[in-house]
Parts: sequence; structure tokens; C-alpha cells
Amino acid sequence: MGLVDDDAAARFAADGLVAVADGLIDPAMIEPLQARFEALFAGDFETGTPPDEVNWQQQTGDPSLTRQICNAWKADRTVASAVLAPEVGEALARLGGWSGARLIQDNVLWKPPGGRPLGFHRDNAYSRWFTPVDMLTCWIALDDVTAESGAMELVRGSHRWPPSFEPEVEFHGPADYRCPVAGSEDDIVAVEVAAGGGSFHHGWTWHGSGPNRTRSHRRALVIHAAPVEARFDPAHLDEGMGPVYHRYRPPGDDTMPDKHFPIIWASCHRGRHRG
Ligand SMILES: O=C(O)CCC(=O)C(=O)O
Repeated sequence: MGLVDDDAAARFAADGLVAVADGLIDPAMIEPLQARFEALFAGDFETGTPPDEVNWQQQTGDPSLTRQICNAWKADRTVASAVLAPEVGEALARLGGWSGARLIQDNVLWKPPGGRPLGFHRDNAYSRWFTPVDMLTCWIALDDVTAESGAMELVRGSHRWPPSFEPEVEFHGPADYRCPVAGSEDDIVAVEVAAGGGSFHHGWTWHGSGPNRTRSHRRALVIHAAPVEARFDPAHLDEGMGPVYHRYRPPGDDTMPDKHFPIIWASCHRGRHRG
């Protein structure tokens, strides 16, 4: 059955999101990951390869912001083993109706006590640099999360709203984090789960999170994946996150190199961790 059963898959199709109470990660991994979060934000890149995006570091970061690093798997073996877990890849592929799941980007997120919100946005709005624009996300809590500690919030059914490639929203610490979805507050679902639980969401689902009003940390590991067949889209390389990632495009070739965008799981057993 894997991480998502038929009922969860049906809810995902209807709502563009599904919360999962637990089991998204081996419980024995949670403490080591928390320790590696600390190291990564202190600039300790274990493999010698830096992450693709480092948006916060201990020496220079605004302490009121949610700390963020993207593609930390390249820098850290513990993060890599969690992000490349085939069980998550299989669940993403199943929810997306894909034959396999390719990692586009991980996100290491740490909202400390007093940490400011993350503005509502849609992941696909940043994803026009590859085709098809079809991304799904697994969000894994590494601490027990409540609405008060700044749980992830998603707008039920918003994956069916018309697509738009204008990600002109403020991601880090906006004054009104729900502004882009004003009027839809009744449809907001907060992912309140224990560490090890989390959610899956569709690339067009609007989501964000409020401030951390508690004394507890709120850390999460996020896996953004696309169908295994995804390729660079030369017509839109400069859009969304394209300027960060198109440097990995082989000259004259739109193939996404497995080295930079690894296959997490594939039905034909091409996955990195499958025999
Ligand atoms: O953790 C959050 O509040 C937001 C995470 C997010 O944007 C995502 O998982 O796509």
C-alpha cells in the first residue's frame, strides 16, 4: 500500500492536499536531521558541495525569519537519505499518476520561536523552466506542529483555480501572509501533526504558514518532485527558479541530468535506491 492508501489518494485528487498523521520518515532519522539542520545553517556542508540556494546563515540571517536552504541533499548525506527515500517518491508518483518521480528541489525550513510567516504561494508558479509544469510536494514535520507554532496551511480545492505564472508574492515574512487567498479563509486546512507526519500537496495548491507564537521550534523537510520524464523548457528557462537551475542543462540538450535531479522512484526500478 505504501504511504498513501486509496482513500488518501481520492482525497488528494479532490482537495489538492492530504495530511498524513505519521510514518513519512523513519522516527530514528528525526533527531539526526534536526542536528544536521543546525550544522547546515551554520555553514557546515558535509560533502563539500554547497546547496543550490542558501537563504539563511547563522552569522548573517535575520533571526525573525524562517530559515531556508534548498537542495541541501547535495551538501548533506543525512538530508539526502531522507529526501531520496523511495517510499516518498513512490507516494508522489502514485498521487501524480506518474511512472516515476524526479527530485526537483528539497527545502530545509526552520521556523524558530517568534519566526515570521511564509507568504501564500503556488509551487507551480515558479516551475515554468521545466516541462511538464507538474510538481507535487511532500512536507514532513520534524517537530510536533500546531497552528500556534506556524503549521503549514493549504487552501482546499485551490489546485483547480486557474493556473498563473506570476509568483509576485512575498515569501519571507510578509505582513499579511494570507493576502493572496483573502476570502478563502474557510477553506484553509492547517497541517497539525506530530513529528514524522506531514502532508502531500499539488503544485497548484495555494499554501503558506503563519508566525510561530510558541517557544518551540518548527522544522520541516520538503520534497518537491516532478514526473520522471520532466525536461528543461528552453522557451522559459529564465522564469521562476529557472535562473538558479538551468546551469545544469547540458548544452543543446533538454534532459534533466539525474546527477542534479535524481530519480527518487520509478516503476521500472530505475530509482537510485531500487535494485
Ligand atoms: O513550511 C511552510 O510553511 C511552507 C512550505 C512550502 O512552501 C512547501 O512545502 O511548498
